Amino acid sequence: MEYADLLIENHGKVVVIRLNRPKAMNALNDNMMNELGDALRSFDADKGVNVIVLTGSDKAFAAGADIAAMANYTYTADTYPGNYIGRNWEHILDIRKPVVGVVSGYCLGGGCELAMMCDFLIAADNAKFGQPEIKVGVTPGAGGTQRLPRAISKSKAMDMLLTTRMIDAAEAERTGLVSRVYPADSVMEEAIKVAQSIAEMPVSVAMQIKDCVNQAYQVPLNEGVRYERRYFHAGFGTPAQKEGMSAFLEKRKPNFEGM
Ligand code: CO8
Repeated sequence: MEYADLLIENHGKVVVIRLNRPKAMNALNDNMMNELGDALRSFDADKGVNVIVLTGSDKAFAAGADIAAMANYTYTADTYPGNYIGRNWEHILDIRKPVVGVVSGYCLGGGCELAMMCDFLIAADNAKFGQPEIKVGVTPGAGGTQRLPRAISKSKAMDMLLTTRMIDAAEAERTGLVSRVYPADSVMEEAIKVAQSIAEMPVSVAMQIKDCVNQAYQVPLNEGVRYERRYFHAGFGTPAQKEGMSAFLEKRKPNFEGM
């Protein structure tokens, strides 16, 4: 499948989706977000893919929603009825396989919000994260005021949201927004190795872990632990548990192919 605003690369059981509007710093528009939804759904359903990597260019993961596209929106004709870029932003949250975000350069506004919808983030040392929406006269609209405080604390989030201060990769790692930082010239290579290490695990269990962790944001602790326990119990009816535990006892590498 060819996309106008995405590039796709295959690395075995890892697929890389690259946001690709280089002339506009990967500003997110309707077409790109529709294509992203289509691509994510098709790889989620593809038995040959275990892990999806979402990235941008060396200069920008994405510098936000496309300001040129939004500038003339009105409340009645565009935003409230959902006849605008916002209607297709959260498809990524329906994806059941792991989605690893890799951020180089600018990751701003809607770009930062999209990145925060990935399961975890790996950053290049040149990454810059920010929520500068206030400077263009709007609030964030895809979770910036909600996911950022949960990710990095209320104080840091308020600072970024109110002052538009960007944080660099080191601060993003220190505050927990990203899990790892690599030099910009090797970040993709390293991120693909990380994704491949996940792709060797049983994909069904990876999907279950993702489901459980996401529950942690939605339900009280006791409900979340109960939810997790059900998957743990059910695991004993799966080939992944038989293979994983036998391989450990037989002192060999497990083979989770097709599990
Ligand atoms: N939208 C449209 N075009 C953009 C955007 C953007 N967000 N960001 C950069 N561009 C374009 C520039 O207009 C420029 O185009 P041209 O060459 O045709 O003039 C090109 O990309 C290169 O940009 P610059 O010349 O500005 O490059 P610099 O290196 O000088 O600066 C920056 C890079 C700092 C990234 C700067 O471009 C910038 O500040 N961009 C805007 C950042 C911003 O305000 N982002 C927030 C946008 S609002 C938003 O994201 C709301 C999301 C809500 C989602 C809700 C869904 C439901």
